Amino acid sequence: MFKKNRQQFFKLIKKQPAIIIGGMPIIRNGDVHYQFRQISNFYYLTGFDFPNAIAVFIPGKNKKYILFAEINDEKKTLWEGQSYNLKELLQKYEADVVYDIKDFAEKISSLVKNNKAIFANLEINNQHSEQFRKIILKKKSHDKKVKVDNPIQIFAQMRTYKSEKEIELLKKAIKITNQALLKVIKKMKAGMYEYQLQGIFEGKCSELQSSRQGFPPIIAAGKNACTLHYTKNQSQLKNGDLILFDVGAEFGYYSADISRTIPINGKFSSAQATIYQIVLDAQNSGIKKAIPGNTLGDVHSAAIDKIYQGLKKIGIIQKKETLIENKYKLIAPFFPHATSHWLGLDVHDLGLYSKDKQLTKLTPGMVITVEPGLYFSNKLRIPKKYQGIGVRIEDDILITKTGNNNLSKRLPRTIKEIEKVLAQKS
Ligand SMILES: [Mn+2]
Repeated sequence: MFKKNRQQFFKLIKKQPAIIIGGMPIIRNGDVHYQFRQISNFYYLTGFDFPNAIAVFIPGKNKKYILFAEINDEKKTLWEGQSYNLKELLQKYEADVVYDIKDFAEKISSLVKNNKAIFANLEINNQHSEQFRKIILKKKSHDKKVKVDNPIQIFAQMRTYKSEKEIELLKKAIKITNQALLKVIKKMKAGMYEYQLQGIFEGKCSELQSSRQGFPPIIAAGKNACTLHYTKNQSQLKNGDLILFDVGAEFGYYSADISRTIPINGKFSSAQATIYQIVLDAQNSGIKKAIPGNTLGDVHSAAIDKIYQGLKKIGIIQKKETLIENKYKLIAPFFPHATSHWLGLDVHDLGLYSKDKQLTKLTPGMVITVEPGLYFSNKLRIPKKYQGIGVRIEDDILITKTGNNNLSKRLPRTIKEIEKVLAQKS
């Protein structure tokens, strides 16, 4: 998969060499580092899962993929584990040449000499991008025409389309998330804390061989659900409230992203059911539009339309509008985010939302989320019975030749299904 990605990358960079800098260890506190996760674009081209590396791509007749990495330092291996010698690196990562990262500054000038333009992902801002900036500045003083382009559009174009192998990894991440979330739903009860559910969720994900989360789990009981990216997870679950889960296990670097909103005591109140059904209708309507030839804009419009209709029906919106833009303005205080994003290596995956002012047409092999929501914070001037209710329902949708495949459909989604699962719990 990485080899294929490199082949395509070589085509897209044409004659410009590309310097792709990997991630560095980041200090958490004292001498403790955060768990390392490679920069997604770097991983996409190399599969290389260690910090302190740079990949250089020299196009042309004698095209070369050069990997600069830390080479077997026995002291480091003793303290931090695995590292490779030169031969192992060459074999395992299929580079044409491997150099010690310490020699990067010395080697790079001659590697990219006589090039008027190069690609480099300098936006990642670590010690290597800093160092490279200095090298380029120096080079500029000799040869004023050297230009550094950001390769982000090339990565976006490539990562919008998923290969079969990538889809396999996503499916696995989604399956793990489904199973772990189902376990949480069956275990939860009033009086527990959100972080306890987080523990159950993450524990089950690990047990199912997901070694890390794609993003910090959002487990938001009651009015916490009205905070879109709530990750404190410190509140106690109250009987009668809803709880919103927005979670995604990572598997082989690919992340799921699934949201469910569940009544803590097993039964939706009538106000909760009303709001839930509006969001569910919006989601179903959006999923129907997630088919080849349509755009994410079509998916979003379908969801907006249903939310508008629903809010109008229950009197939260009174004004009649026909244009979708105007409908969106009316519902935006309650539904302030997009309906969809790409899904892949990053939970909000890098992808091409538009090109030359044309929205990207959905094509088989793309994976998106469809996740409308409604959030009624206590500050909004709406009937009291709706205040504090936050609902989001999110599924992961693979675009196929004939339409789409909801990869997370195994998790209960309708009011009836959810209440049934909750009624079965021990
Ligand atoms: Mn999402």
